[in-house]
Amino acid sequence: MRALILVDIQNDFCTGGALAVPNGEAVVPAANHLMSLADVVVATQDWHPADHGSFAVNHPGGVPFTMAELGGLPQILWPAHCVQGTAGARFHPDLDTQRIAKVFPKGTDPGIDSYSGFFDNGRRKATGLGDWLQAQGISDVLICGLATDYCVKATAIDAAQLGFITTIVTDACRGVGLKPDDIGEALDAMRTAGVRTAMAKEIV
Ligand code: VGL
Ligand code: ZN
Repeated sequence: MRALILVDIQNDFCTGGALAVPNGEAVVPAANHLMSLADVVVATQDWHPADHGSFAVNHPGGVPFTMAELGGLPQILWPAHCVQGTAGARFHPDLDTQRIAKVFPKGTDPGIDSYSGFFDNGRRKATGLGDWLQAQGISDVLICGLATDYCVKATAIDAAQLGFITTIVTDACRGVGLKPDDIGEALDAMRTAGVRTAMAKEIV
């Protein structure tokens, strides 16, 4: 049994959003297509309270895209994004949400960030995604969405570590790319962790 995990395909990560990933919306048609190749479709949703500690605005003198600390971990400060209940936190309007069996919110605790769809960044709490997939009899996961160098990377590495046969569909992902090498390095880190990479056309 194969699941497709849609990672954070939300307005704030698309053009015009608060934390826009270059061409983020380009993943939507590919994501919709991949749904037809999976037995089960799930989605993660970055879902922060307004006082979330990953937001630069919540740190005195905090500057977006610089380093700080949160929950005892190094933390990149982000522009406020994906605030619970806002339009920016909604899935992209062209995403075929009818096929999504379950949504896993993450980043809800103001005191810690959560890039992975499975665990927070300190691995303190699970979202329930791993157990849920196991309960459905899922052996294989396909992963697509946003952003390659943060939430896709963390979700894929955790999926592989949990024992799922994990493939990221590279052309159905887009990255932030704060540094030019970040996206390539993220792909290398995923491959090193046992994640397979494929193009959408190679998935059958
Ligand atoms: C993400 C930065 C902050 C992501 C979420 O979805 O990759 N990146 N929050
Ligand atoms: Zn976030």
